[in-house]
Amino acid sequence: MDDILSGIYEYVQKGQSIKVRELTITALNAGHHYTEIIDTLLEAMNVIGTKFKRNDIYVPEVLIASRAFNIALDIIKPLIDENSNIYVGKVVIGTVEGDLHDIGKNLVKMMLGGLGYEVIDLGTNISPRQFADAVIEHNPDILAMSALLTTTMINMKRTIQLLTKEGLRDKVKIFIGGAPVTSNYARAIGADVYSTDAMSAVEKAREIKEEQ
Ligand code: B1M
Repeated sequence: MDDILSGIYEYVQKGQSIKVRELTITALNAGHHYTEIIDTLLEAMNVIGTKFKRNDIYVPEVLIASRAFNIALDIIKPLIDENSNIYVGKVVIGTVEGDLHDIGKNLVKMMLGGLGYEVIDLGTNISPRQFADAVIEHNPDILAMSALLTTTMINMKRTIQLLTKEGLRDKVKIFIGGAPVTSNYARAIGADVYSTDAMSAVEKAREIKEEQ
């Protein structure tokens, strides 16, 4: 890791968004590929996650680090979108009801955008009703749900139940993911695809597209 990437790594942890923004631009101008920057951001968030778990830091510190992370993602996003001027399909994505975590969801959104999907991001704290309404409104190929809390995973199941009840279930492929989610859980609730990370979500989306 050179000085620029080390700076991003340190300043994300300190939640210094302005510095993170500057250094992300500097890194790109210096020729770093955006994937190197994403890896650095993820490493910084891992440290934050570990410290949060140990109660070395608390919600406000985590929040400002997350903001810095998302600011860097915003700068990188146009580069990922560059190759996707022709949409290959449509995705509706959101974090489930009761859950405000959006970093992982934002990564999945960006990567799917890079693959050529038009991504409609509903945001966080999205109820089963809101997901179902979005499926009706946008008629997507993929409905992607993210959950980071064990207490909110159940809302993935509730969303699938609502889609089934309203005859919408078979109109979309349902992708789920997030740290507490497992492949067993995905099977149990009738989701189509479970992925551990944003990259594998993209690979699964690509496979599905190729099968069509
Ligand atoms: Co929260 N939080 N948090 N938090 N937070 C966790 C998740 C936790 C594991 C920390 C801990 O205790 N060890 C814990 C959950 C425990 C559990 O239920 N199992 C926790 C808790 C308890 C809480 C609060 C309840 C704390 C409190 O208030 N006392 C509270 C809940 C608020 C709410 O949502 N209602 C809370 C709040 C917050 C902040 C707001 C401060 C902040 C979120 C800010 C934001 O997102 N804008 C926050 C953060 C940042 C974290 C940690 C530290 C980091 C999460 C993160 O962004 N990781 C997290 C600890 C940890 O994960 N180690 C923690 C980086 C991100 C890239 O990874 O989101 O896992 P992740 O995404 C991955 C994969 O999961 C996957 O791809 C990504 C990688 O490529 N993925 C998908 C994600 N979604 C996918 C969807 C897919 C496919 C793959 O397909 C659709």
